[in-house]
Amino acid sequence: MTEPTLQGTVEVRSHLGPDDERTLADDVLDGLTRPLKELPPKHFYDARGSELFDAICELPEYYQTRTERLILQARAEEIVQRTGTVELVELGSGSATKTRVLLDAMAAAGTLARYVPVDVSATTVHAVAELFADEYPGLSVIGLVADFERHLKHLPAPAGPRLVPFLGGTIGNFPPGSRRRFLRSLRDAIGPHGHLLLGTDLVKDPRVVEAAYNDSAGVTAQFNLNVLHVVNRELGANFDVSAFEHVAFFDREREWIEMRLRASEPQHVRVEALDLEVAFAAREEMRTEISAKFTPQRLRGDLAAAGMELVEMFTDPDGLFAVSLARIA
Ligand code: SAH
Ligand code: AVI
Repeated sequence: MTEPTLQGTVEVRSHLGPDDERTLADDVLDGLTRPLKELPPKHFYDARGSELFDAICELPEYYQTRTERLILQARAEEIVQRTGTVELVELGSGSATKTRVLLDAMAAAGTLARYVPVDVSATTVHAVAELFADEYPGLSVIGLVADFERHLKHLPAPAGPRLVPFLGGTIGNFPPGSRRRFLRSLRDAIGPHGHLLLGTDLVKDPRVVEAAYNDSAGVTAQFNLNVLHVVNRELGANFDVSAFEHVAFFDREREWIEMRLRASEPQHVRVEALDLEVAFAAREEMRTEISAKFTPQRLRGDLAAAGMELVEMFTDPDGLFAVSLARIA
């Protein structure tokens, strides 16, 4: 439904249907029957998972969000000026708290026309679409409840020079080969006159990175365990969530964080919707996320492999995080 707001419009389109319940089922079937069990991170983000992620962003140990916001505050005006952006198509927008910095810069430059948040989390897309349509009079908002790996063909045609923010370091959740494949798949969405704005966490002292994923308040542990609640609810599984522990460590060779869930004792889990029984040995670990950390070389290499070129990489004075502007080569 399209509702007018002071000459603007807000509309939310969902591309997640019954087939997408199948993707969770397929991912769980694949993941739990592998020799090294694994679940993909996109299933963290039901309404509670999205709330827990927002709580993570406020943690003292989780430097990423506040650092990325500082970089955007310092550079948004320059980014908007250099790109002539009139619309944002934001991938994995979540609650889009940092996006305001870009929208404000576009409003100040007089170029703000449209905002398109794209996220699998229906609750966050609806909330952000309503909020921003209210806050920015005249803005046209088209929210897409969609999987950015499968549904980018449903994006509206560009309204003018487009910026595609992909913030929060979410690109780091792809393993290296899939990361390049995914970046390649963004070329049509970015278009010949558009730019990608990519947030990446940077390689640094492993103790700082490990602390960010092992916070003292235990919020990241709850976020990690939430995926078991999702599988229980959506697929009628009977994971005993209290029998799993959160594990997060920095793999120094691959330079990524790995999050896992460790079974504290031997156990059997039944997944009703799949008619599947899975055994966990004592201390067996299941991988739930990787979060790759970047160097400028890694970033350039990935962009080049995707047929893109780095325009500029903006970082904070401590070199913790980077926000990079890139375009089709
Ligand atoms: N951009 C926000 C949120 C990052 S959290 C920030 O920087 O703080 C990652 C977001 O990506 C979540 O909102 C999650 O729901 C979304 N997400 C993860 N996998 C996705 C997928 N395959 N398609 C669409 N959204 C996805
Ligand atoms: C969204 N993503 C980039 C976050 C990260 O840091 O990898 C998710 C997260 N996992 C644990 N804490 C935060």
